[in-house]
Amino acid sequence: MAHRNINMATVRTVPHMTRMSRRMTRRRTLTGLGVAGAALALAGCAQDAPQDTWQPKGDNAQMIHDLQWPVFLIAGIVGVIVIAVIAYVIVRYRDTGQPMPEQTHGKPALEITLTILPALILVGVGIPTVTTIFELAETDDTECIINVTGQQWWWEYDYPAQDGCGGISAPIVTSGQLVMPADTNVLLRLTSRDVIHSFWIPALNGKKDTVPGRVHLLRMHANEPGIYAGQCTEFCGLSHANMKMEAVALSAEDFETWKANQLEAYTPPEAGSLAALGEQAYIANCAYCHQVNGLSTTAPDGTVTPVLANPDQFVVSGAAPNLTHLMTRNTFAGATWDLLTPECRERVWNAPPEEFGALYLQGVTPECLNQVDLREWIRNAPAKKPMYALPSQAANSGGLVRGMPALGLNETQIDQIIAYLLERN
Ligand code: HEC
Ligand SMILES: [Cu+2]
Repeated sequence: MAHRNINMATVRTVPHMTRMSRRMTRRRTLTGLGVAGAALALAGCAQDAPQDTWQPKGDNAQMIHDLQWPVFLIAGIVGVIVIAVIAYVIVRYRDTGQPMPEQTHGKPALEITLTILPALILVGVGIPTVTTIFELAETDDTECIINVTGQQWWWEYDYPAQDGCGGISAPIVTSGQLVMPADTNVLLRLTSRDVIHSFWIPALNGKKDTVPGRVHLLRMHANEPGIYAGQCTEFCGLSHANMKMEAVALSAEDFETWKANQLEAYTPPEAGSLAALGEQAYIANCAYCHQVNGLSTTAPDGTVTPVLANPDQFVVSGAAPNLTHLMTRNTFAGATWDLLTPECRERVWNAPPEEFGALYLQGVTPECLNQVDLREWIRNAPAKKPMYALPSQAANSGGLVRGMPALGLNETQIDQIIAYLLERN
């Protein structure tokens, strides 16, 4: 008998022990998850995150912010209550072999309360949400219109001639950086040339899809001069992750200067200079895709012929960035690489709002040019920014290339072209 008793005790203890240690492991896992969640949440609050949706820098983003934090708060409280009740019920009423409880029909008072309460919360969240959606769709107060076209994989901005934006006398075309007046209601008219992209500068407004054949409207407003980073947020092909954008807000006065710079007439390079050789190399190798406004060739008999790009015949998406004033922007190739060296870039990005405009308007000086990335780009663009998932696709595009092709230039030609591009300011 004694022998049997010992055996029974062992049998009973073992499952009990395992249950305890299992519970401890579970608790440790839960704590781990909680800590990881809190760390993620805190990381999201970091002050230097330029695409943080919790740091609005303009009226429209502020409207969204004023809506999202109470909604998150309410949803968070409801979420915590629901999880706590579920956890309590799971533990309190777990199966311990107790008899089946008495079955009842239910509790009408509780059921009605739990129907009406969520309905009230939803109405409470719904009214300000719908109001904000309508406010963000307002266009009556527009002071400046800019057209935005998504391309594979960069953004084109064109400023139609208008009385808005302080008056624009002739169209301006640029890419990568959306330059706009600060403290002004800007209206973007968004479309896409190829596939669906999505325009998003978190500090200035929510995101908006850009769809071929459609024009979507998006309000932009920046309280202060500065650079605001964004990212294409609709998967649009291989280099989707390399399709960024930046909004650059300038004071009214600086924006006037910027417009005047953009509309400045073409200045040909000095005869015999490296840049003059670059102009020839540019005409031969680049000008059939890229437009430089005002560039022309002169025949021996004196006839002047404008050099006009025709990207439709060479590129799948039918477009290439306008390079007329390349060196007035700070980034290139979908705002993915800097035209400025890291030190010069830091100086512009970290400038206080009062000093930012003057620094930005300096553009890319020869000392500040990021030679490394620009050279790599001109040498072999697809090696820097993937254009084809498979090399065989290159042959199947009907003779058209996707993005910028590798042109097989030698270093002397690249030197000349860089010297030429440096004068495009
Ligand atoms: C077959 C057409 C084609 C030719 C030829 C071509 N490019 Fe490009 N280039 C493109 C396309 C398309 C892009 C946009 C690619 C992207 O950002 O993904 C581009 C982008 C660029 C950019 C970035 C501009 C910006 O604002 O983002 C520069 C600079 C550039 N090309 C320089 C050159 C130079 C210099 C040459 C001649 C040596 C040249 N390209 C020849 C099609 C071409
Ligand atoms: Cu895109």
